[in-house]
Amino acid sequence: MSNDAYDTHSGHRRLDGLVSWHADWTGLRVAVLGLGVTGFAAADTLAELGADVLVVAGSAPDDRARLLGVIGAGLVQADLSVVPAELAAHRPELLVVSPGFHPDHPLLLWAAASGIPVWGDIELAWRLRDKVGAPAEWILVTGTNGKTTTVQLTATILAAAGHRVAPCGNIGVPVLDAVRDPVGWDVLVVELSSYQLHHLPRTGPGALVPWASVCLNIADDHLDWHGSAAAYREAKATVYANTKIACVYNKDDAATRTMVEDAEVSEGARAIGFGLSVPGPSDLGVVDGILCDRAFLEDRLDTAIELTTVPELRARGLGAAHLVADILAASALARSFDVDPLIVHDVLETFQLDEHRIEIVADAAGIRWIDDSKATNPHAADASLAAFESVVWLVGGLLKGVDIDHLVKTHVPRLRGAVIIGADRQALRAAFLRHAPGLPVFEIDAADTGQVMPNAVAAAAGLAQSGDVVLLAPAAASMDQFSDYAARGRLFAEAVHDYLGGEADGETAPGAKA
Ligand code: UMA
Repeated sequence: MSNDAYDTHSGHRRLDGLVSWHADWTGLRVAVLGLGVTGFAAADTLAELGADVLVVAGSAPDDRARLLGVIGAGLVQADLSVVPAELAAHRPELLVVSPGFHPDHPLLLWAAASGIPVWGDIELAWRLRDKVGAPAEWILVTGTNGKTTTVQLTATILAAAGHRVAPCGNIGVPVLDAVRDPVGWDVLVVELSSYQLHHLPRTGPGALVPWASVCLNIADDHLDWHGSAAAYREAKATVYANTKIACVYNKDDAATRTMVEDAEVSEGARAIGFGLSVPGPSDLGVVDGILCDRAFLEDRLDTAIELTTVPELRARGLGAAHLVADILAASALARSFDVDPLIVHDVLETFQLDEHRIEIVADAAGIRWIDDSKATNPHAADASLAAFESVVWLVGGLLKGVDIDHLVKTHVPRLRGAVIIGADRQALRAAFLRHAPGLPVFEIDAADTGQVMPNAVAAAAGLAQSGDVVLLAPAAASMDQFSDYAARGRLFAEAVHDYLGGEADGETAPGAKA
């Protein structure tokens, strides 16, 4: 089937030439799928460039819908399981898709069958990166876990070194907003989700050419979206394509090294490893508790540069193994930009993790209550559990098609008990029965969402003993019962404070040990 309104050859030729803010975008018929933060940024940008924009969304917040009228873009809000007549009548020459749309979404299948090119917001932003002055260099960060921490730390180090830097992307700020900044940037540190990477071409006019790139780690996640673990991994591997200076990979996660080996990169790009063991030349690693750089110095065969130490990080609550790995990765990215190692050290003396990442919410009667709501998959929960010795574990939510059995089996020895929340309780219940039949396990009724956290906290309090940690590390997404992981963490903290009353020492002191 083909869209007879769409002349594939001349249409593609026009799109191939649209690689600059200053190109002629006027009158280009574009359909934007979605009206979340991405869809709005795409519509706003394209309308500013003079394109003929129609936004198509299953749901549309009132404020954004109103603003579309102001900027001169159309909106169709409809059931998207069939192609809306207004969309077909618009005869789009290009479709710009928000990351949340599943690759098998009926509208994407329709676009493919009709020969309509589909771009993600990241490709559009790359093509428009020359709005003001010399385009910023892009540093790309992906991985199953640790992306946001690594992006924030990299950006903080670069800013401390005097660069104008914008952290953006999946972190919550559309890259299109960053490229439209009126003054411009030296560097964008871009967090990319597997959804965004899925839509990025590796070659051709829309392919990114980043300064440096990293895939921090890879474990099964989002399998329901990608359809298979192989497709998820393939999407992640796109991060390294065309990298100019440094392809940073995790020596403790062989799959990331394979991605670099298989990548088509720019001439002269170096592979830089990071890991928790002694670094080889061209790596960053740890020697006798000292984090060192053996990559970005002249004499890397015989010397290394000290960045900081594990005891210093531990004193600041940054000593857990997965955080040390993220810190090494961020240091590698910043050092690829020639930042002085003393600046890396100084930033680490004040850098704070975001909320809901191994955050201590209370410490009372020898029991620490810790919110790691950001642990939205088994890989993240694994790192979190490994940082503690005796744990009452709050677990569960939407498992996203990922197997939970191995995680439960691995951590049984450190568990005092478990409290299961969320929609996908059956798989967890079965895993606990299989691997820890004697372990006390409570289930919280998913039907009663308002009471989930108060009930879970009361159950956990009944299990915990002095010296234990009560750890919210759900290994699952939150949207079955909460608006997002932040709301889940906030409600956990509130329930803990309500339960403990005056007993708790609310605190921000460091918690996890490496
Ligand atoms: N919509 C539909 N039908 C669909 C899917 C979406 O109609 O099947 C429409 C609705 O209008 C909805 C809108 O699309 O309001 C939402 O679009 P979206 O889901 O793509 O979300 P955005 O608000 O555009 O936010 C996206 C990222 N969201 C997702 O990938 C799901 C944000 O990452 C990101 O911060 C933002 O772009 C800016 O780049 C969030 C996320 O959860 C934090 N990411 C996942 C993760 O980190 O695990 C990948």
